[in-house]
Amino acid sequence: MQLNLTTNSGSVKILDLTQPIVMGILNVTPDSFSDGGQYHALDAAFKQAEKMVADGAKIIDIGGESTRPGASAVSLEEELIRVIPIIKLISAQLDVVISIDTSKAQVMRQAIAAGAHIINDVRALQEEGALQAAADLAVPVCIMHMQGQPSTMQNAPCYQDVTAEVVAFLQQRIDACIHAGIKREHIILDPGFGFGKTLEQNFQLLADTPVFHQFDLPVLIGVSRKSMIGNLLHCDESQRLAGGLACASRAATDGAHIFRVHDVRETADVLAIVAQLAKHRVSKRD
Ligand code: 7PM
Repeated sequence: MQLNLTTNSGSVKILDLTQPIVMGILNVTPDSFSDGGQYHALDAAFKQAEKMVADGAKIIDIGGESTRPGASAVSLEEELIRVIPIIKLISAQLDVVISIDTSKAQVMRQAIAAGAHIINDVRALQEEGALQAAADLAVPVCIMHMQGQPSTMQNAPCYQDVTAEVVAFLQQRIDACIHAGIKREHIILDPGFGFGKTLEQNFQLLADTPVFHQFDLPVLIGVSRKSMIGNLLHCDESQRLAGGLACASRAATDGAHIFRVHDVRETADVLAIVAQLAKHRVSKRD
């Protein structure tokens, strides 16, 4: 499996997904890099991106809107001020694929113009103008499942069959994407760990990773430092690395393609071991 990416200079770059890869998380919300003024924030974010690339990240996911449960909405202007300068800087200085974590059509358009290659939308292109923007931009899109809205999604999530319902949602969004003119080979699927799911539902989805291969599309997994790990292991965010690596190991063994994580080096190591073991298996995945 591979993704064809168009760079903003018009050339085509191929992202090889025959082995699982790391997407490093770069949050540019005020709580992440704000102290010390705007230049300092940009410089600190760039240094973190540089380190993630050195540690093995093939994609940097840049997000300016916190989707934390209960987080307040961010205006279009604020989101653009947060993400555009760092996208321009990384695009000019680093040889890495950039994804923009946003739900807003205008942020998608300006981020791709600034040098981003992929759209990552936790709202699966359901906001006004987002499907059209993604179709016009003709870049790969990650569509994620979420039950409810970030502000309330963790209040009593409810499913008859979580995996079946996530699969049905993704099927419906794939149809909407294709109807809007997005190429099927540009779609990446994400079960949306922690987005309106209980601990049991999150682990059910993770155990069901192979089910998501029915679409024959790349699968992205985002469990890094999430509460599903903390609630199982009774630990805070700083203590969730081993749990996250265990999840990544299982999902990679089950054929997931892209791992959205904070801890790039450690995850890249786990993925390298899983890839090596896959070479020695009798029945190989493609
Ligand atoms: C608070 C709660 C802060 C949750 C940040 C988060 C995903 C994503 C996020 C994911 C895709 C986090 C999340 N999670 N995009 N954006 N998949 N595609 O832990 O799982 O980073 S935000």
